[in-house]
Amino acid sequence: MTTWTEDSVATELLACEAERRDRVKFTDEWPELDVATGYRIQAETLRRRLARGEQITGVKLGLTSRAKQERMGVDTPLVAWLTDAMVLEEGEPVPQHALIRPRIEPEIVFVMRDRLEGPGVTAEQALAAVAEVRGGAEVIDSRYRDFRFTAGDVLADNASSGAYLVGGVALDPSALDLAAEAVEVIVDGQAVHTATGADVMGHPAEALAMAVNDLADRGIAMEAGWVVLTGGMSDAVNATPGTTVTCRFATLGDVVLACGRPD
Ligand code: 0L1
Ligand code: MG
Repeated sequence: MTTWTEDSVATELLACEAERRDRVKFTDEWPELDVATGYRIQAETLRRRLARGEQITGVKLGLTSRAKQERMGVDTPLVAWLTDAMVLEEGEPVPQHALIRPRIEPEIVFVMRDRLEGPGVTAEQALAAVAEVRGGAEVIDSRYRDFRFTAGDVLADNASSGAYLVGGVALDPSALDLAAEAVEVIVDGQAVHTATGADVMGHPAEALAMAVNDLADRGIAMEAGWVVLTGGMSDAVNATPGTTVTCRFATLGDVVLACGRPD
């Protein structure tokens, strides 16, 4: 059996990503890979992404809705990193050539106006630091076979990061009722999932405050200009090549992803 270390897990995860290779979860061989260890490995993979020239664009939350927690069998909300290498522009297809088994989920997205530092930040304070809210779609991908992992595994894997698209409608958060904001996930014209902002920890601002306070535990502030994906509102759908996935927000408009061609 391999003896894993934080360093070798970071190396293996980035190699799996680069080679589009999945693997069994590390906790099968290293059960001590807990949440704290997962965050340290995640920090190391971020350090390596930055060293190869990527830039942080923001933060993503994961498992902030019951739908996602139940589906993944993990009930710990997660915080992870977004970089410019993960950005999709409107009209750009899902990069099938770079991903293992992409899935798409709808997200409420905040763009920060002010720098914010925890601990003790409330949802109200967090929302007051937001410049704009948008609809979005995250393309998750996992380096673990069939998306099977524990909280420590998935934290190490940057919370299944893949790519993300931010929608074109930007509103001041006071312009809409974010808890009531509904979304439909539509695959080739067929509605598959529905959810509202309340599915994200009662209100997406609660998820934002959680991220700020969680980052503070590790001595990190939420920076002005960062994008925050507050977590999949519903379960994800497969990004099957040849299909089109639309996240249709009641107020925040459509976020459309063509799923590209098989490579
Ligand atoms: O693979 C996963 O579903 C874990 C990441 C969760 C992403 C999310 O809830 O937004
Ligand atoms: Mg997500």
